[in-house]
Amino acid sequence: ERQSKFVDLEWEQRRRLLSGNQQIEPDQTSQWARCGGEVVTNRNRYANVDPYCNNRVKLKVPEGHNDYINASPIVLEATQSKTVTKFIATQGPKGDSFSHIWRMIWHETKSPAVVVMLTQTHESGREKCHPYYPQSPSSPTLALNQSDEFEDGFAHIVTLKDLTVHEEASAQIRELEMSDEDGSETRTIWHFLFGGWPDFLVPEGYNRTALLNLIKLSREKNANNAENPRIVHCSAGVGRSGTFIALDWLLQELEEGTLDNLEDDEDPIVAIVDMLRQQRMMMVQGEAQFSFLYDVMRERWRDRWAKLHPEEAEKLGLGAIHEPKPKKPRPSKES
Ligand code: PTR
Ligand code: PTR
Repeated sequence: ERQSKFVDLEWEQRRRLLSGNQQIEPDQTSQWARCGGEVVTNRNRYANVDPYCNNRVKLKVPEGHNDYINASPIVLEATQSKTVTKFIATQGPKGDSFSHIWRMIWHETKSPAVVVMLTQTHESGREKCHPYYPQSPSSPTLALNQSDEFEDGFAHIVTLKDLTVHEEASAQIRELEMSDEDGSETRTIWHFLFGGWPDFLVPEGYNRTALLNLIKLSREKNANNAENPRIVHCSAGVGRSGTFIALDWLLQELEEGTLDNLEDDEDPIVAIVDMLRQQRMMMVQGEAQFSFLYDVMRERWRDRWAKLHPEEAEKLGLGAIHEPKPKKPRPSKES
């Protein structure tokens, strides 16, 4: 009885809590001071989105140089297993400073590293992200020696080894190799370009399932380094990136059984959005993305419940909710 209520009502009730919780805003004036300002404005893609001053990735650059990059370390702990998951949420690199993301990847991750890109380079005729990675096998090499603005000879080379389309994840997957100039150290970087998520909206239908597949895949590719941060970015690095990271955490909580016995006043979605916004502003944007988290999690929860209680589920007519079958796979277009 209780369980069936939970299935039928509880997520709905939780969802209704939404209206009271859309305004979660970290206190940006005191504890979480913003980091914008004259020095860094030209490195920001959007004037209103920057990392908190006390929680930003600092570029490793020689003394006297500006270490700013619009990127925030995100650290999350699973409630039960205490497993730590790390991300770096960042904006879509800009054309005049795109080498900075490579510098960050080199210094902040181990091989194999994972980069998840949730925006197209251009949407509605506007640049959302500079094409900062080798795009096609016809020009597979990217040399990061343009300007050496930091005067430390960082002239690494990024090479496209393989480009595949993963239809179930609606993504282009690039296997990249990054090496320092003399080739003495070589790293693997898995770059996922997700095709199904326009700015401010949510992935629908086939792309929704694809996103869950992408999350899983990005975890698997990072499996050797539980503490290796996955780099996640969209255009501003808050809406879609926040939603991706929230889902990754929620799905792990679900798998660990943490969501099976929630108290009535516990709302894991509000909790994760709050945790994220303490680490980077505006994470998960707008009601659509917020509701999306409830929709996906309610569905996943029901599915899990039905699998754990097949007979009761049968009685309630609650077969596992099956993932929508792709009618026609829609891998991302070359951007
Ligand atoms: N100035 C824009 C705004 O506030 O709407 C900044 C912005 C742009 C914020 C894109 C979020 C955006 O979405 P995402 O983080 O998913 O790229
Ligand atoms: N600033 C956006 C643009 O330039 O297109 C418009 C926009 C901003 C749309 C925010 C939605 C937004 O979501 P929220 O209601 O969460 O701020």
